[in-house]
Amino acid sequence: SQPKKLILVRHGQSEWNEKNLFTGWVDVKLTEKGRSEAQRAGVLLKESGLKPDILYTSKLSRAIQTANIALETADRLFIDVKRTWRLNERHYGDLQGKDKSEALNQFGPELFKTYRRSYDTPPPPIADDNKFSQFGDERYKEIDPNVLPKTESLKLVIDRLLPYWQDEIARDLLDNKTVLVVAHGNSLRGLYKHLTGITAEEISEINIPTGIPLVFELDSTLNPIKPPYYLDPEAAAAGAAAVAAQGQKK
Ligand code: DG2
Repeated sequence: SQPKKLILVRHGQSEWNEKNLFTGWVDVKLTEKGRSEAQRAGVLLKESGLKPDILYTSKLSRAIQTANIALETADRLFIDVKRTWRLNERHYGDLQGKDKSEALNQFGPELFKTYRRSYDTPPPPIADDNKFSQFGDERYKEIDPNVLPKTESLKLVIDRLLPYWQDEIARDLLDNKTVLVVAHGNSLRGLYKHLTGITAEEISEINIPTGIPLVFELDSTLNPIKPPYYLDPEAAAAGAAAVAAQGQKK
């Protein structure tokens, strides 16, 4: 039978990606560059002949805006949509709103990388009265307040993502739907790790660029039949290197 198709897209550049700030669950919008990256994602989708049947996004504006622009460009605004906090970016704890270069200076390269890319060390938790806390945000009113994160490691992201993956996304793939997921650097790294089965060490070196579709072809047990590939590999390599170097330059 035909391979099942899953397309992952990280949102285009956000206002806080541009300003070099840790974002996590803070709801910032796309920049002009981010909108053009989203458009380019739509062009790449259209040219590839991949036709998403259903869209999944996080609850964050930057992912929703990216998906709308990409689907409009690809002439597929009509497809069904499901949005979930379980695809939200990793909650960045007390780092939310902080400058990445200043954090690198403050913590040093080792702890800075631990906070960004370790598998199971979360940053310090955010206080409820921090202005960048999501405590009391009505968009998350359906989440049990005890479940609403105040910081997350990549491992905790995978833990909250997997039930939704199994109940919703995997089912659509098994029904032979082509699935488009528009989410975030770290929530997509979580999905990437789960799908490929790579180690905690290996995922720490994987960085997802903004706005370039990443395609998985999966067998009937949802194992990849070949390595995932970007629709624009050259731009993806340059984009991933820039993400890895964040904080190191202004
Ligand atoms: C970025 C990822 O998330 O940052 O939260 O700052 O994908 O929503 O822009 P996104 C953030 P890094 O982990 O790459 O520093």
